[in-house]
Amino acid sequence: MHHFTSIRDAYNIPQLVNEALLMKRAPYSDCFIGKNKTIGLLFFNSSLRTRLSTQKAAQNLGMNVMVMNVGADSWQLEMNEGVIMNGDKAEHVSEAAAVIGQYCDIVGLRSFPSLVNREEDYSELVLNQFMKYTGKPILSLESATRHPLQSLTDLITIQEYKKTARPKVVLTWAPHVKALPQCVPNSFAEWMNHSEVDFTIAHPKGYELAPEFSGNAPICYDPKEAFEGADFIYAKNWSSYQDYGKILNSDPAWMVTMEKMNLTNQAKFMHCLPVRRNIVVEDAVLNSEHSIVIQQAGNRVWAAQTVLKEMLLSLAKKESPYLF
Ligand code: AN0
Ligand code: CP
Repeated sequence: MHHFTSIRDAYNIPQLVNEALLMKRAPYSDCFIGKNKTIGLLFFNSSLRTRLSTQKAAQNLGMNVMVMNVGADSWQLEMNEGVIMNGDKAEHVSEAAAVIGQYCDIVGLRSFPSLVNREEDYSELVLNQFMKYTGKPILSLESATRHPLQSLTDLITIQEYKKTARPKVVLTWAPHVKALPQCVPNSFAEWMNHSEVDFTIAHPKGYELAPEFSGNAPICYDPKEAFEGADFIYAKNWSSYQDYGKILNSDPAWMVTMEKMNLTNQAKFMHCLPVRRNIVVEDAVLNSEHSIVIQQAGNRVWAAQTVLKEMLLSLAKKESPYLF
């Protein structure tokens, strides 16, 4: 695995999940694999879980870790080519990323979409510019369209908690006060469509995801119907893809409630976090036995550690091919 920016970089998904579960049982068994290797974690946006779990994962593998809030701690970066840089951006990504590549062996990057220009967001401009100019493997910490470390975590968690071979997994849209990216649902759909699950997406009209992500998953437009018989309820808000970046609906009927959870097959409740209580999901659900959101967030470490191990092995193969 050279880069990890989407499901396409995971050539054997069940194997990756199994490796992560083994890693969870023996977290320090590869504690020298990253010795003398440095990962730089660059954040254009806020983070709690991704920031801490990726640091911990890298440290468990013996890596050195550097973390920077881009823009806030460093200079503001210009991403477009050929611009006359007379605005507020003091540095171009071509120098900044190349310099970061001098210091790091792997570069992790979080950069949310603008939610203004769909074409630019879905072209993954920032991610691609960093890939082009660092010259180093890139680990996505959530880009404009995807959050693959989250989805791998989600699959690991479903594998851990499932009670049947092919559980019914429902991704349900839920209301929110802010316009949020489509990254988490895009990735979740992409990974579920490649997994042994019976997958349904529920959302109000106008919230259809880009077809490349929703694939052939059935869509349900009723806030209750999809809950019937579900084994996993995965809630997430996202803004509209069609009417790009807009909030089209705030109907509280889409909030996850105990009443709706009672329609399920004693489903587990999942959310990537951060979550707004009593907007996305009511207290009673988060405080109940249904909720596995804390265990899910705990698994972020094993997802990141498994991916980093694969990336380090691939680096080592390049550096010393005679050893392999
Ligand atoms: C972000 C999002 O929806 O993509 C990050 C989630 C992991 N959430 C918020 O900004 C609240
Ligand atoms: N789930 C997730 O990525 O959380 P953070 O935004 O806090 O990193």
